[in-house]
Amino acid sequence: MTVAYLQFYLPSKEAIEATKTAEPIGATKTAEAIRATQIAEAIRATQTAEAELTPPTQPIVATATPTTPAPPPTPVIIVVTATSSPTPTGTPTPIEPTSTPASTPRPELMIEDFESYISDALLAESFEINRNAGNEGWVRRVGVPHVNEGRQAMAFEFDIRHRSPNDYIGFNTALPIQDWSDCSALCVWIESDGSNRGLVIQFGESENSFSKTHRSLSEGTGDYCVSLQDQQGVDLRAIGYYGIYVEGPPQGQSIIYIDNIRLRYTE
Ligand SMILES: [Ca+2]
Repeated sequence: MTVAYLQFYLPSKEAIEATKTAEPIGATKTAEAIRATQIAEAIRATQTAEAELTPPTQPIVATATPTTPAPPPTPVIIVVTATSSPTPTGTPTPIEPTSTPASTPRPELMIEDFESYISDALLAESFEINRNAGNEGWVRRVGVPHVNEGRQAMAFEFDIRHRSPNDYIGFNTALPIQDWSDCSALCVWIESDGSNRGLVIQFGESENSFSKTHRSLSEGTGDYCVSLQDQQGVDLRAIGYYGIYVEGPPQGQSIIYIDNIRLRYTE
């Protein structure tokens, strides 16, 4: 911008005031009034120019914000404080098990597993063969594969030579008096000879007071169980005897294997 410097003479105060007074149309100005008017116009022009030339009293501040890296956003942590304890909307329903857990069965009570006999003679002392009917029988130790469990079982060999009613042979075993009243069954593992001979399991207070149950060896190899609760005339609280017999027909020689004679508890 061009800077202009003007030089003038200041008129008298009266002349300047005279220029501010409205002049009637057609009025004749005096030379001094004309001069004063010109000076007043020059003053206004000068003031206008100075106004344009006057530097701003305040420094010009750039309105644009300097570009600076934006600070990383401050994570906002919202802390929620419960003002009151939650109120349950209803009584919680307990989760019912979908099925009744299986009860742990009581272990069986082993009466005889044939593992403790170190000779056939000792085995024969514990299992007395009943030869009253004139037939023959023998017991001896036996191992795998004729074993239900462990390393030993008992082989019972027999020869049924007579016909009915004397076509049977078996062994008797005495026990210390035992209470079987809370047991449900007496079970005997037997490897059958595959015949249809009868199998008799008997037990009671003694050899002279017992109950017997008839089964058939045709049932095959496995557990032969006799219900104790169904027995009549036997005091289950004072059991002192059990015996196992084989009866014909047919007559002849054969062998069965016996292991794990045990009691099952009532469930
Ligand atoms: Ca055994």
